[in-house]
Amino acid sequence: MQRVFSGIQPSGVPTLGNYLGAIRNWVPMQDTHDCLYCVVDLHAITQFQKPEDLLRQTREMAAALLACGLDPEKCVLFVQSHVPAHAELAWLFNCVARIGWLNRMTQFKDKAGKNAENASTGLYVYPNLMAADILLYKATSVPVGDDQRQHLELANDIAGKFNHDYAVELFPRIEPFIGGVAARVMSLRDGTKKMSKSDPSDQSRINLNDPDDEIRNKIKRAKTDPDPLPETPAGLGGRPEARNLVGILAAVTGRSPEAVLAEHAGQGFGAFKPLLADALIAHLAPIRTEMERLLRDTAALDAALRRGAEKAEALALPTLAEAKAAMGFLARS
Ligand code: AQP
Repeated sequence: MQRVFSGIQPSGVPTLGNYLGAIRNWVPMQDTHDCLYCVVDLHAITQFQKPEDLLRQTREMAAALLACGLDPEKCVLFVQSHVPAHAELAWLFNCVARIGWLNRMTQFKDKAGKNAENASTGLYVYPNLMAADILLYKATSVPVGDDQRQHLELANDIAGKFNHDYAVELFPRIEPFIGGVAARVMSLRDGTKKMSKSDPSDQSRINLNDPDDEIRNKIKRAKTDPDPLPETPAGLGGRPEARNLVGILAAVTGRSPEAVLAEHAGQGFGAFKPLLADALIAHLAPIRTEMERLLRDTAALDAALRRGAEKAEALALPTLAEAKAAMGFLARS
């Protein structure tokens, strides 16, 4: 069975974007692949997190993943910092990756913005940690969006250089996993920007723990245009907000945008938005209720994460030991 690694940052409450673009596709993969799913808290701190927020968000993220259908009996679900081998292999990779390679990463430029001098060094070497996350488990398949493809290529460059420099065949080649339809969900305030859990505006996103009225209000206030819905997706050109709302309804009702438009063509947003809110609530309310139940018993949640970390560590430590031996580190006797 192919081994899959995927991570999600506890940098906020997971959004509808994280759900439709990633988490939802992780669930069926548990039956067909050997899956490791990781709450990547070490990645989250590359941008400042208040300690109390990081702590709460880490549990919320784990609860959300379970509530969405990840099953610790079928996959390994764990928190990155619980397996220190991630940070250790990342350090080894810091010494393998070249500065020129990291300088080409467009996500660093996007996230650091104009004031790159003031970004953390962690944000700069983030792709080396991501390479370590995957290669520690010799995972060969990684579900990624387009924005992460460059990081996967870098992970392959690191694996290749490590194998070459130390004359080993330790790290495999990683392939991007193209699974089900990964919907790209855009901000409710600006249809050209992706929906993000760390967007300063809470109105820009649907959080998986938003109460029903909050979902209704956010959809009601979502930016749109005055035109009615067209008959086909071609008519959504130049209307990013309209395209986004149609895409969301299609994704949560398991239909194509064509099918949604066939039913709603000619409708204005005054009529469309309440229907969209109803569909979202029907889909998300059971997830929220299950998240709330899991978060009421943090001892059970923490215990499930501990078991996940134990399983992950049992897989990770032999790889780390092999990497260190290949590099010539004296093993502790
Ligand atoms: N808007 C989105 N539409 C579709 N997929 C999305 N993903 C994120 N936003 C959308 C997918 O969610 C997975 C986990 O992402 P992450 O937590 O590692 O970081 P991210 O991609 O940077 O997600 P956010 O929500 O935008 O987080 P912040 O605000 O902290 O940067 C990935 O598979 C991603 O493609």
